[in-house]
Amino acid sequence: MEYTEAWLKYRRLSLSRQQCEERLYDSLISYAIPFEEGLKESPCFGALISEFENGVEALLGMRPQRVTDGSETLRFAVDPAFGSEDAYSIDFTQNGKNGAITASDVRGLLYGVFHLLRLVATGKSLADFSQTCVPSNPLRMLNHWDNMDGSIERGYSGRSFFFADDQVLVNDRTRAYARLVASVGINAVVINNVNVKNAATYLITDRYFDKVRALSEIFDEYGIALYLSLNFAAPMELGGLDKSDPLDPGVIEWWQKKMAEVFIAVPKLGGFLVKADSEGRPGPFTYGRDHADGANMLARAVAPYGGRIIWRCFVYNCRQDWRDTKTDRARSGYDNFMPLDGRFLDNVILQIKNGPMDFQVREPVHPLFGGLMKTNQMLEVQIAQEYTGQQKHVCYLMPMFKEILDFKTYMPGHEDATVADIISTRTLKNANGGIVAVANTGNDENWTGHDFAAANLFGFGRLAFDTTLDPESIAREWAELTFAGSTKAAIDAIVNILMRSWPAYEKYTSPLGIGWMVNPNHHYGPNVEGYEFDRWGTYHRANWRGIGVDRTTKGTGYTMQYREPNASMYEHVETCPEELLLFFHFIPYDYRLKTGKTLIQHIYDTHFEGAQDAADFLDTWKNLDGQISDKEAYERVLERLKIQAESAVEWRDRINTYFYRHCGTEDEHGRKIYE
Ligand code: GCV
Repeated sequence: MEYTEAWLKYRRLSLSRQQCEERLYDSLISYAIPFEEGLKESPCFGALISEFENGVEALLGMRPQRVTDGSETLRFAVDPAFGSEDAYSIDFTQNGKNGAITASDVRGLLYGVFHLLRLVATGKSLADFSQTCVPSNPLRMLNHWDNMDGSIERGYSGRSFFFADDQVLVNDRTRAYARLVASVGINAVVINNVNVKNAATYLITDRYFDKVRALSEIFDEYGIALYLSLNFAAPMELGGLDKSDPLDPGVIEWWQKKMAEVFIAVPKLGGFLVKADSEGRPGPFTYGRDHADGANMLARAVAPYGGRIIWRCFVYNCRQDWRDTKTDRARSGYDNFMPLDGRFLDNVILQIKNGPMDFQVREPVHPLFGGLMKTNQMLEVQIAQEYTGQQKHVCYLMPMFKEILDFKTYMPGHEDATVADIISTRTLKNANGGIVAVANTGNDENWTGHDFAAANLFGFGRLAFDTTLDPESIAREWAELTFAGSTKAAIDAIVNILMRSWPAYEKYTSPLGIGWMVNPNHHYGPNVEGYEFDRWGTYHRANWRGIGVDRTTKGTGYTMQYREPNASMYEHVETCPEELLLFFHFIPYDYRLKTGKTLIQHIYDTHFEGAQDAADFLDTWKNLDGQISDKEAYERVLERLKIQAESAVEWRDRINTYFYRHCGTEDEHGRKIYE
């Protein structure tokens, strides 16, 4: 299947000689790599050269020449003393003419080249440019939930390009993918679904070693470590043992032998991701063991090979009874993992979803951030838009991620520590950490179904590399690269739509942090009571008086999982941030919000506004006909914005009618609410 180069199109710039000179683009014409002999061994060396030469040639129409006689105008320098892994600097201030990219390793140089090409592709001048970039996070990872039959769990952009018919695919697209994600700084990728079943259990056997190794080598050329999701019950399913007890000597020995075999066959492997005792997956609970027992047993087995075990904290009781108002799914991650703080080995990282429920459009930050003080942690976000419009709706998520990263946890002794500080390992000076997104790609031509969803893939990489970046600048950079050659007005409009898209989606879907009003199973479209009487612990408790879950000390007690002053802030209605009000409190419909509006009027207003926003996005796009350089992309986006506008109306009417029927209050503005 064909695929686009997304933001790596490098469309030829139309510049005069003078403009090229003024912007110092002439300095890209020749380059040198001192001590090249020693660097050639680096797996990224080939990519460094080809990305630089091909990129410059595509953008400027001249192929850079590599020289060794000292006449170079650009110099790539590896300086082991330069700084932390993957850091680089781009400097054009030396003599007003020449430039240098410096890094402590070749992968850093490659990141520098991608950065340089972004600057040129977006028309920035290199004159006097100087910047040093140090990655915020050691691990910048993508998790693909691809199954080996080629389907993708929560995939909205076609089939898998890693697997089909129980085979591992290694082809042109593998490299194209590696380029794409490496260009924004991704350095680790899990290719298979965390729900490891059927053929995927066999990825750690010689049935697949050759292909997995080939894939890992392509990734390695772009500085990406391959990881696999693991089946905790593999000793039984593959090894014929009668148990998977992590403390059983036979099981321990089985894993040790297995890991020796795997890392010999696939030496570039980074390690494994494990979903255990969650939503029916096997784990240590079966044997009366805990998550530390399970994770550490695997960690010991991979340690000799430098491997890591990434262990997910998405553990909760998925057999709840809606009548029970004390059991709270939101509490479960903290309840399960907080008592284990300090017990995990250095090569274990806990992977924690951004919120305590499951990637809703609005959730509070997971209380394990700021709770755990002796454990490696990674933040897990989802760019696959499972609950945010499934890549039919535009929903640019970087503003949400930025809020999460900037959340102050008030960890004792580190009162200013934000989530970004903790996962970066800056706060605890711990061994491992980072950020991971559930990926939104598939084999659709444009990779992400909705062309605008690629802004989430691009944006996630950029934000993971530098958590201080501003979401709007990222959106602009992405739009300028992807839609190069479009009018300035078109780029501005795309940025405007992206920046308004998450608030719009939030407005026309479930109100004030309550979440979940979606159709069960597939999670697309409104269904206010779809999850209300189910077993998943996902209730909104709306009745004739009001709506919301009491998670205060009088209710489930969840608020007390936060450090002070966050705990008190959430505990009290007056101080609880209103965008999360219904997550924490049961609120009567006539309660007055800070705006002076009643809750019910707020619900009506936001739903009318959100649907109007979606209609505006469509109108804006229609007015851009002829202004977007890529005509096919224009048509694809147009089709999706129509779907979104219609769906937003459905959301608006269902939600408004549901609440109108419950409380009987008229809309103050007399707009149409169906009976
Ligand atoms: C991969 C949610 C999703 C599941 C997903 C699970 C998880 O429940 O709906 O599809 O499973 O999260 O994160 O493990």
